[in-house]
Amino acid sequence: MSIQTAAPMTVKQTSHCCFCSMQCGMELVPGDDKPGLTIRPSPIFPVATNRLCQKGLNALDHVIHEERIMTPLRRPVVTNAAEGKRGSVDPNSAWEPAAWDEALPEIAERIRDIQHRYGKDAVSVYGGGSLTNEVCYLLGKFARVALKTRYIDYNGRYCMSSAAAAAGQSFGLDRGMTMPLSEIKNAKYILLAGTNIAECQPTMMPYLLEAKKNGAIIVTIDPRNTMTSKSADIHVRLQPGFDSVFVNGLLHVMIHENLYDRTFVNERTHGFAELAAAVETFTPAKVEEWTGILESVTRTIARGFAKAETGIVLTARGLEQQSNGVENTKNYINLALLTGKIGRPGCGYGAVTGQANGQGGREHGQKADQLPGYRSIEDPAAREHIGNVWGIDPAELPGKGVSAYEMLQKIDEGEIKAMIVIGSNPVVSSPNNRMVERALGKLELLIVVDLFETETARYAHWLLPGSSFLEAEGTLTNLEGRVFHRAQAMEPPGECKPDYCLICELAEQLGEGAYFRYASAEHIFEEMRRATAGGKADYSGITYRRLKEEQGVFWPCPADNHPGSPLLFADRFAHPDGKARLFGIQPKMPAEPIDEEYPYILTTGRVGSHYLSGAQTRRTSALMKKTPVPVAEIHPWLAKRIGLGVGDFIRITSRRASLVFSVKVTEGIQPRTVFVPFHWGGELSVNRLTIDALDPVSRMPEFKLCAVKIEAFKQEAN
Ligand SMILES: Nc1nc2c(c(=O)[nH]1)N[C@H]1C(S)=C(S)[C@@H](COP(=O)(O)OP(=O)(O)OC[C@H]3O[C@@H](n4cnc5c(=O)[nH]c(N)nc54)[C@H](O)[C@@H]3O)O[C@H]1N2
Ligand SMILES: Nc1nc2c(c(=O)[nH]1)N[C@H]1C(S)=C(S)[C@@H](COP(=O)(O)OP(=O)(O)OC[C@H]3O[C@@H](n4cnc5c(=O)[nH]c(N)nc54)[C@H](O)[C@@H]3O)O[C@H]1N2
Ligand code: SF4
Ligand SMILES: [Mo]
Repeated sequence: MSIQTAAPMTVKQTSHCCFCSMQCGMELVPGDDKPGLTIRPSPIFPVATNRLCQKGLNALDHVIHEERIMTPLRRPVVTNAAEGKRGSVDPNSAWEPAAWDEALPEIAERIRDIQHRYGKDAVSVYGGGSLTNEVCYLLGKFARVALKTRYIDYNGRYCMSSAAAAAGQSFGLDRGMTMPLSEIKNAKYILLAGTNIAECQPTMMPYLLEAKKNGAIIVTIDPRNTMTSKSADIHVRLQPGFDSVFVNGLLHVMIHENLYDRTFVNERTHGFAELAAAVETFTPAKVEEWTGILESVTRTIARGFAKAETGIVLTARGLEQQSNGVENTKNYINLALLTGKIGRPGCGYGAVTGQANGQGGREHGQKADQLPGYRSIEDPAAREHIGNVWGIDPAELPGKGVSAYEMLQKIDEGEIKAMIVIGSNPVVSSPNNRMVERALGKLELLIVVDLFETETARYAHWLLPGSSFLEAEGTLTNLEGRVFHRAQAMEPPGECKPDYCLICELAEQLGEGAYFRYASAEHIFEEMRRATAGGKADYSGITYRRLKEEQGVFWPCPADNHPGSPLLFADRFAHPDGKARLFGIQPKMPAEPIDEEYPYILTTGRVGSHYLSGAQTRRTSALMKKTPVPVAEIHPWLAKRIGLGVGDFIRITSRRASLVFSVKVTEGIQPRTVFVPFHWGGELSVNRLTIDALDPVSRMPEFKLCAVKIEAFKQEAN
């Protein structure tokens, strides 16, 4: 592939890594690597100055990969003669290239036809958290204004939805972290629960190590001894699903030993009585009986955290991706609130956001129930405001739709007939993914906008070439809530189009172009600023000019002269009365408890060298060399129990499927638990096994817990 940079190649280009939420800055400089360019860490961007992890350093590989889709591709439709309608595609049929001026009118025609036959809501949109704020904003507008459908949601539903709901309930506002990363060094006690920072946000580790150097105690709570727990002073190896039992034990000690911050609780929170009643029976002795966590460990951590002058609680998907994920997260937030460790230096709570724009992606309207600025689509005042910005009658705005997985279920049930997927690979990343394959196979129209022919694109009628992170300008919001500008570093190759152009051109074809005419990404941002004004995620004081000068601005930033808000909740919380809420949490069973037939727990997650569905990192040779296949982790106790021999594989069977994996035996995992990373497709996809139970509030799938049986799988049997 020939590379055309946005400016002459002798000039250094700046960008930000496309992978995790740290959003490390990078420079592209002329070099000896394949396209004549080399990636170097940015010496300027303050979040991770001079640091990039293995994924960031290799981020050019997939961009210039020979499998990049370079032109719109179409597949012949299998016509279902009996029903006289257009049917699904044959995933094995060949793609036919098409020109854009053929592709977009034909797609628009198909959409119109489907909406004419089944109604507006028969067409749906599935977005992603790696897209820029401008694209996320446009997608929400496109669904509501151009398609007039209620059905839009995105992959962040699988990611931040439990944390978002919990923070909304506890604080009245969801911004992943209540403080900037720079406060970590001032914390004297840090609780890291279900978060494997060393592999998932590697360039955040120096912040933790600096805190440690300043005397902080670090505690990790995870069923596995992870790379992160290696830096901890105490590691609590709990069985998946027991976080709320353990946290209730901590809260119990804090209350019974009178270690909590009475003034903070009285003046700044509601709900103490409910919380105290809920944890009353959770004595450390009981917690030990239920979880095996020693009484002394619960007491030490409770006392240590409560007595420390400053402290931070960070959670991530370990406890959030559960059918009790919202409750689990609220309980960890209780720890910070009960001890008054929020709203002042060295203190705070953070749900460590996952994707590049996982934060901004959930603020601007690609969620089923949301309008830009973190507004509710059911709030009449919000509808009025957005209707005005968009120049439409608020009554025309559709109501709220359903969550990502529920949209896929609606396809399976026949209610949704068409879907546009952009920036996600749900066939690999959804739970119980055989259902997803079955559902997508039923669509009359599936349009995938991606860089590659992903596992999801196998079911597509149209595969459209989108832009990579280097090829389109835009803004993103990192895990701290810092909004920053990402410049365009090179021209899209071949016929690839910046995602925002593609959406606007399709709107034009649908006859709604008047609402989608923008001169540039900045022009979209300017409209987005107005749309967010007065909302919870208020970006109205942020401009491209400021972002270029200031290396990012923290939202909320409601006015041009507002400095932005790095530290939240110093004086008040975001509920109307200014107070936070404490909740009494009754721990609940997982959706699928272990039993005699399925006696072990499967949990899933990540490894340092791959990213999400693997669409990008499985195409990166240096990363594939490190981790070519998923490796299941089991404890020596379990290995012995199943009679695992040298060189054996293991077969893991859930109520949904049975798969064979390579295996690593390690003391570092809870004995009844098996861990498998989810970055692969097909028969290596652990999501064939996972359960599709959803949290009742956030609709987050229970990725972290299901019951399985495990057998040794002899190589000879292969
Ligand atoms: N290398 C790499 N980095 C990434 C990503 C990637 O795919 N690869 N993805 C990005 C994204 S989108 C996200 S959301 C983040 C995710 O970042 P993390 O949430 O940190 O990653 P996971 O590996 O999913 O889960 C974290 C830990 O939860 C533990 N866990 C499992 N069950 C439980 C439980 O019941 N309780 C507790 N306390 N812990 C449990 C697992 O053992 C695991 O170590 O990472 C981001 N960064
Ligand atoms: N079992 C299990 N499953 C999980 C999880 C787990 O812990 N366990 N974690 C869940 C979580 S937290 C997440 S975030 C999801 C994510 O899962 P997915 O949404 O499937 O994540 P990605 O692999 O990032 O998919 C992004 C797709 O968009 C393409 N792409 C990247 N950048 C761009 C762009 O700028 N424009 C366009 N048009 N396309 C682009 C990529 O090639 C890729 O195909 O997975 C979830 N699934
Ligand atoms: S830490 Fe995250 S943003 Fe930074 S280089 Fe690694 S993957 Fe990219
Ligand atoms: Mo995520």
